[in-house]
Order: sequence, then C-alpha cells, then structure tokens
Amino acid sequence: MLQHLKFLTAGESHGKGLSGILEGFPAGVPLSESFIAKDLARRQMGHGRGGRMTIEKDHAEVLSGLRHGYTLGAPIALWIQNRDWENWKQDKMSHAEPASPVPEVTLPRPGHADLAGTQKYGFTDIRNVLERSSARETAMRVALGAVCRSFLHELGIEIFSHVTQIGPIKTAISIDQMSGDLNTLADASDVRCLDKEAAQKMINHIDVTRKAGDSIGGVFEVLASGLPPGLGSYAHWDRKLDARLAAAMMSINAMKSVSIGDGLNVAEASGSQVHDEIIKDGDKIHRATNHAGGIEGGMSNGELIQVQVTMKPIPTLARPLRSVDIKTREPGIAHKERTDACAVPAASVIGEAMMALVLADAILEKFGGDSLDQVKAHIAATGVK
Ligand code: EPS
Repeated sequence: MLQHLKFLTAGESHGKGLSGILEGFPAGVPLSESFIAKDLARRQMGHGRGGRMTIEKDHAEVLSGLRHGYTLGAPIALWIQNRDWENWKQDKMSHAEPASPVPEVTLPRPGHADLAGTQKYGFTDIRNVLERSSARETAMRVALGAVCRSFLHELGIEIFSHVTQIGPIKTAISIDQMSGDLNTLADASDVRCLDKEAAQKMINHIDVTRKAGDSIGGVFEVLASGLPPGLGSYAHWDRKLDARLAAAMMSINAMKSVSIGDGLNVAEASGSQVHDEIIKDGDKIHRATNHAGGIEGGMSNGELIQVQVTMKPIPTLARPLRSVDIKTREPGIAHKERTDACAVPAASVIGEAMMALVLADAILEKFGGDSLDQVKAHIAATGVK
C-alpha cells in the first residue's frame, strides 16, 4: 500500500540475520546507527518476553545510503545479525545439508502459520515455515521505521505508542490526561502502560499466565502528532490513509484488529456524539474534539492520529493444544519451543515503526522532493491553515 517508498525485509528467526532495504527515501536526513539502536532496544523490552531476548542485542548496521551522518537519497540497506545463529548454524539452520539428519517439526501449533504454511509450500518440516513467519522479522521493520522517524522528526512529526490492555486488564488513563513525551513515560513501564496501577495488574496477569503455561494478548495505541492535513486521499480506495495504516498494522505478526479514533464505539453512538465540531482558533480552523482519530475521508485532518491495534495471544504454548502430526497423521499435542508469554509491549514499538513508514510515504507522496530541504520547502509552500 506504499505509494512512494519501497521496503523489503529478508531473514529467518534463527538464520544468520535480517536484511532490509528502504528505497525512495530522501537525501539530507540525519541518521546514525545509534539513533536506530534506540528503537531496536525499545522493541526488546517488556515484561513477558522469553529467553531469546537475553541472547539478542539488536543492532542495525548501515550498509549503504548514508554518508557523513546524512542520507544520500540512495537505497538504504541495513543488516541485523542474529546472535542465536551461532547456536543453530551447525545443524538446525545450516545452509548446506547437515552432516546428520535434524529432527523435523511435524506437529503444527494452532494459531500459528505452521499448518497452512506447510500445506501451501508442500513442506514436511514445519521449521521451513516457522523460521520466516516468526516475529523476529519485525526487528528489521523497527530499524527501517526508525529511519523514517528521523525524517518525520525533522518535519515536526512525532510518533508515540502505549499499551492500553493486556488480557482483561485495561488502562484507566487516557492520553488527554498526560503531558510530556509519551514514549519516555511508556518506556518507563515494564508493560509500556501509562497507568501505573493497571501496569502492575498487567504484570501480575502475565506472570500468572506464564506459570499456567499459557500466553496472553492485548491492545496498544499508536499516535502521531504534528501532521499536516491532507495526507492520503478520498479519491481512490488504495490512497486512503486509514486503509494504508490498517493494512500496515494488520501486517504485524499476531494482530487481529485495527480501529481508528473512537473505533468500535462509533457503532453505539449517534452522529452528534461521534463527529468533531469545526472551530476557529485565531486564523486556524480545527476540531473541538478528536473522535475521528485524526483521519476523515481517508485523509489526515491535522489532529492527532490515533490507531488502536489488538494482538492475539502468541500461539506457542508451554502447555500446548491438540494437534495432528502432518507426517504420520496421528493425533498429538502441538510443537513446543522457547517462547514469549506476552509480546504486546514490543508490538507497540513495531506499530510505531509501521506508522512511521506509512506516514513518511504519505508525506513524500503529497509533497515530493528528493532532499529533506526540498520536502520542507514544498510543505511551507502549500501553507494549509
Ligand atoms: C518467536 C519466538 C521467540 C521470540 C521471537 C518470535 O523466539 P525463539 O524461538 O528464538 O525463542 O523471541 O521473537 C524474536 C526473536 C524477536 O526478536 O522478537 C516466534 O516464534 O514468532
């Protein structure tokens, strides 16, 4: 659904590493590996993560497209090494035929890509599917999203996220009650929740769930401030900003629903309760409220963009569900391996990255420009009030 930027990722969860390329990105944007590293570290945090996060220390190496601290307008190639590869390269994930046979994974996990993936490709070893369908790939999306974040920051656009629900526990605090940098506040919480009381209950809930050999999902919200009106378009279905954001969020592993602004509540409320009145403030026309979550008619309307995303519980369970062996066709219990009990806090950071990619693309689509200075000049020339 990207109109101007292109990005690709490659890499398996326990392979050598993850590659990413971002093409169509303007020149003159300040960038460093340490800037990207901040978001990678944020994605690795969160109560409920499993043993893998103690092995990995994600760092994206910039292979191209950067010189003397500024992007060149050339494709930006990134590389993240998988530290765990050292433990897998001899046999389970060796590129060449292993010296002795490696046991195949044949009991698909309900809720995972395992069964449909093997049926699709005709594999008999589920590892051929699970390595790429793993959410490990999202580390590269976060790195590419950080590149876009630097561009957006130069334009005064900031992206935040926080966790609003884990299992049945919901935050009682809305962002209107908060001031300061929401990401700093959220990052200070082990579950990235702004409500301290709810955060503690969420942590307890994750612990109880983990002890029971189970997993738990939740909801996070991604926000973007400082946007000009008119990103996206009402003119055609695939140019609508809300559709593009929804597709981007749904593309994150394990996401089951996306809503914008008041989301599902608009079904119950009447029109006068849902629509945001238009008011004048000096020379500026804006909204008295933001039920629309910053998007009307498939376009940004200049208010805060608010997107909520629901994540299902991770399908790998310490107490696995029933399954059927794809080779013997005998009933059994699903494959079990090291996993996370809850990854909603990490998912919220991935949501920021997808938001950054979509918004950077929408800015370049509307304003154009080969360099940051040109984009800035084009925005200034448009002069929307
Ligand atoms: C994942 C399973 C776990 C997670 C992994 C996603 O990995 P492992 O099987 O090595 O324990 O830790 O997430 C990451 C590696 C990551 O970087 O987020 C899965 O099956 O999707």
